[in-house]
Amino acid sequence: PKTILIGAPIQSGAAQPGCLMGPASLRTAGLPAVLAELGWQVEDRGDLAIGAQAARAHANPAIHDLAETAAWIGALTEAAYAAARESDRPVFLGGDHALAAGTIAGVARAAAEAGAPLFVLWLDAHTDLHTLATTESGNLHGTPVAYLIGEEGFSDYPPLSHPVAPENICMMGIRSVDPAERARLRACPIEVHDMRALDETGVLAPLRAFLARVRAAGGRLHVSLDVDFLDPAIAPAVGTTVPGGATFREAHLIMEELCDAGLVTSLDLVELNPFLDERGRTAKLLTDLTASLFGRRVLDRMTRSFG
Ligand code: DIR
Ligand code: MN
Ligand code: MN
Ligand code: MN
Repeated sequence: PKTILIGAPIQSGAAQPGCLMGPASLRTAGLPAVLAELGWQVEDRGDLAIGAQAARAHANPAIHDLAETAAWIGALTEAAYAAARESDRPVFLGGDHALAAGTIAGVARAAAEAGAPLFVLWLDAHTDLHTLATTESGNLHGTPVAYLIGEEGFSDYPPLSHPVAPENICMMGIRSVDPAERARLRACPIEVHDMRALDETGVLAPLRAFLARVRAAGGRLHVSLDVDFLDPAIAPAVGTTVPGGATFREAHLIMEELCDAGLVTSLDLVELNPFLDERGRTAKLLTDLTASLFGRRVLDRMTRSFG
């Protein structure tokens, strides 16, 4: 199988700088080599770039870096569309989570052309369900899901050719939701498992139920992994840490189960801010989680080290 890596050093959607270094940090942690060792053909297309953008104002004065973020979304949509057509499972190295507005728009277009519905597994402390009108922080990494399901008020983003059906989105790890996002969630059928629900059921039962839905529909599955899905104790390198996140084993179990299901067709690794890290540990954790998704087996490794 083949994967295409695309770096997206976007940080205009976040409050603090540093996500710019995310793609380089993931490469330094060895992600391309790890995937190659697992038997994947790896084509690293390097980092995308956008040109200088003239500043654009918005009626919501909190919003910052609108033109730059919109340009990233447009560039990523085209790059993700091409990568989805040209590989089995492209990986998008972020970069803040605004990038998902582009990567998912692009893979949704490719899925639609292949006649398959697109499903999304959203692993995040946040729902990222703000519109440009409701964001209070003005940080546009809080908006991709609302854009992708076709909410109103995104005329400043590129037109969306293939919205994602909200019932095809499953969120896990949620533990920070703003009032406007809460209201939007009540009105739309996104499947949400907040941390309390995961405490009660564990990660496996809801994940297997969702994967069964994807399989039954003949769907493609995009996974969007925000670093703040993970507990800050194991993944400190993100600007928006929220206590009470997924543990090391919960996160690996999700990736191992996704690997076994064989349904994942694209992946975002987002919000890594290496400037906040301790000796690259969060980049290494993301690399190991990706390895679990791409086929690394604990028992195989034991067999090798003891055999
Ligand atoms: C908050 C935090 N809902 C906002 N969102 C974050 O700024 O809109 N998303 N951190 O990743
Ligand atoms: Mn996010
Ligand atoms: Mn988040
Ligand atoms: Mn975020």
